[in-house]
Amino acid sequence: MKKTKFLSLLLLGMVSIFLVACSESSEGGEKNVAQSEEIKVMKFASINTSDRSITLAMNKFAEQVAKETNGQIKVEVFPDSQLGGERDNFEGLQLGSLQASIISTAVSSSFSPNLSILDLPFLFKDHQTAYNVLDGEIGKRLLSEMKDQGVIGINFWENGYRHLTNNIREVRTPDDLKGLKIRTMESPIHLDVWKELGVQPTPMAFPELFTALQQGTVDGQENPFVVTATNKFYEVQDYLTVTQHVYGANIFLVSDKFWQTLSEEEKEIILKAGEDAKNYQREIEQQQAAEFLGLLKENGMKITELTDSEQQQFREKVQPIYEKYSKELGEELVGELLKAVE
Ligand code: EAX
Repeated sequence: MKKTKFLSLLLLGMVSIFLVACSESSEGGEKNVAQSEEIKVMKFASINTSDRSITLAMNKFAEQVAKETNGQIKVEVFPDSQLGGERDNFEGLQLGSLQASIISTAVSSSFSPNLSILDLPFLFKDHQTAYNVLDGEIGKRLLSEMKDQGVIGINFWENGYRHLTNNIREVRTPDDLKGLKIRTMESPIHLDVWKELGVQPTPMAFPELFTALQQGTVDGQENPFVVTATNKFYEVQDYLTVTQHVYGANIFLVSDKFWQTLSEEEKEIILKAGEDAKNYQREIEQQQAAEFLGLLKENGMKITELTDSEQQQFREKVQPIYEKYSKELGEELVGELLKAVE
């Protein structure tokens, strides 16, 4: 009897030591989980190449956020369409599978239509006028409207003035465009502009563009010098006309789902780092525009500058766009914009 009692006591003792050990190790485990959950990962995607101003500024943003949050927010930068095209990225932000992206106003306007006004042709006479409008009242209002689409518009970065390229012939007037198949962005206003210019436009996501140009699915495209150069379109395009037909802005967007997980302090850090990154990006982009125009020439593209009267022909052709969008989006909005750009 005594022996049995002793054995059962011993057994009981062993079981409790075992239980304590288990509970300690599971507490330790929980601690580790809690710690790693505190680190918020912010995947930040763009379709731009890693050497472009945009990616350089995204990297700068990532460093600043890591420093200011002591590593609690980890920004992972994905350039080069690694996470898809602009529409894919926008939808990722809405779903919360992507936390941040740099997306053109053009593509964003198919989600938030008032943004179209920023892509009106020949709207901004120079960069400073564009910055004034984008950073001012109108820009702020358009960004705040995006919240309805599940995204937080932080600010506007530069894509820049767009210029036509093609591999068929030199283009100096709208007449020279006849019969050319031109890829446009997936955006109603861009399609309208090219229809007015007398072209059958082919909307296409950016990641498909190089192959489409190479295989002759389209004859041409239009983009800022830096985009045409960093994506090596000069390998498959012979002619560039400095049309400057649209100034394109990009929007720094954050997923609202992600935004809601941030503390007030973290939001402040993101806004400040976003502002610094925007200023840095615009400055570097201006330098790169000059530098990469040189690269296009070195690679044998024929660069055509238009005379005032040649450019005037393009301006006249697209005038109906102003009436159409005034009607669609409201004369008040367009009127306010036209006043602001004067
Ligand atoms: O943002 O799709 C386009 O042509 C854009 O200008 C390009 O993706 C750079």
